[in-house]
Amino acid sequence: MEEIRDRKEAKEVLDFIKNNDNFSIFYHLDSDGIISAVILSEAIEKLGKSVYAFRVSNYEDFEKGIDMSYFSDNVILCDMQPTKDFIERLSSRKLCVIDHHEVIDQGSSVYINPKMWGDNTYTPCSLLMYKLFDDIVPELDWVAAIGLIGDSGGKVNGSFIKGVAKKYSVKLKDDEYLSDNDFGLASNMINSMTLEYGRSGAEEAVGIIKSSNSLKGLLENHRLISASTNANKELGLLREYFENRKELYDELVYFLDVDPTKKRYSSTLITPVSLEKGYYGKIIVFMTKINSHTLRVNIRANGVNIKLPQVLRETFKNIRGTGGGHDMAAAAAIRPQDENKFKSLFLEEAKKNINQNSEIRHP
Ligand SMILES: [Mn+2]
Repeated sequence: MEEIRDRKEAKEVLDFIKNNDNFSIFYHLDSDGIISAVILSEAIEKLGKSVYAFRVSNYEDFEKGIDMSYFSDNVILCDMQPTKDFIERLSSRKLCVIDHHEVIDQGSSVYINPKMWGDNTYTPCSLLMYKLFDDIVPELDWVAAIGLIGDSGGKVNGSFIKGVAKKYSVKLKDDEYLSDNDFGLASNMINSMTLEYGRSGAEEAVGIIKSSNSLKGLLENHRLISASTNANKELGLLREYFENRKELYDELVYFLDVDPTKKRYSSTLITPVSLEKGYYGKIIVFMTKINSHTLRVNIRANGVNIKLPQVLRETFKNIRGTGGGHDMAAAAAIRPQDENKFKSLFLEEAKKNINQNSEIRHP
């Protein structure tokens, strides 16, 4: 099969770097985004160019609007779909987007996303980034493995993980997502930096990974160790809270209202919970009030034959809100007063969507 590097979109990304300089790298604030920014910046530096600024982002950040005066003219966005507003805000600058979410209209920006050419294999941005630059930074394969597992990509990309694990003598276990190992541990430690220290923690993590020469060195970093110790304590408490307060609707969807002060932990906890025995095959929905006009909704549907972005699109025909993501992992924002309406509409649309999908598979 054709390598990603040989595609015209990949060549356009490389040209974007070769023809410009002083890049501002915007990246998603999870370990996949952080790792993507690390691989990209190392490649940029190897090509003799410079990174002007790093900027960790999330969609709430896009909604608020970013003061662009701190950033250079050449912007690269990793592991996020740019919003229309973001593209407009960047109109006087050059934008390159490297992403793996749903394909959307990118305007005139340089854009690469495997889904553009119909490759719907789940390819976290870390792996996409590594495949773009593996001739320039081949030594970063172990770094890519961390971000890939962080985005639950170990199941689909098992051969990549197994190859890297063998090369560095990392012991793998037989869990489905290949996350119960030192790569997964490193990914959790990186996410802990964001959990404990927010935006600046993510930025610090980029620096720590860039200066680590090995997986062992990264795992022994004191800053990462103390962040993950604290985070694990909080996650344990929230896990207990979920067990006590979850609400099951129609044997299909577990809803949980999360305390706003725990919102950072809830988006971390939801993925491992959804992979646990009792919850795999169900839909998990965490709802957190962010402010007086926004309720954030995190959704996981591991082991469910569903397309969450479609479910959300249908739901938002009848209620105000925005959302999207992957088939089995999505997020949305609604108005706090619509919480109950959302629950019942989402439940109905989810049931319809599962039925539609099973009809496609078994005509
Ligand atoms: Mn990602």
